Amino acid sequence: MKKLLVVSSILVVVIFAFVLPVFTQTETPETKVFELTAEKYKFEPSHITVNKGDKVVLKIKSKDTTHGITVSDFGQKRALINKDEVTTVEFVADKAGIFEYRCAKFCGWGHLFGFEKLKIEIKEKAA
Ligand SMILES: [Cu+2]
Repeated sequence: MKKLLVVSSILVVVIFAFVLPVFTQTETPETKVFELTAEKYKFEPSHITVNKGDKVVLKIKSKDTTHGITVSDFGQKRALINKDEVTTVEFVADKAGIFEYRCAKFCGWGHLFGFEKLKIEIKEKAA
């Protein structure tokens, strides 16, 4: 009887310590904040990575002139990025993939031909 009690106690401890966390581990979505700068003709950093489900907050400042961004894949309208002001764009990364955005406001000839795209990489959560 005593043996049974010891074994079942160990079993309970094992279940609470190792089995339950696996089932309750839902990798809660995080809010990821990025501070970016826009300038002729790029965003810096030009590649950011988040997990699917995360809330993404982009705080973008322009170093030179007015730029813009339209995060259209996530239902965002064009946001203008004025010099020395912080423009905040928020969205939920509800699908995985690599999404690329260029400047959405004419800012010089490089705007048309040479603007380095901002890559937003959204990773599927680890299974
Ligand atoms: Cu531009």
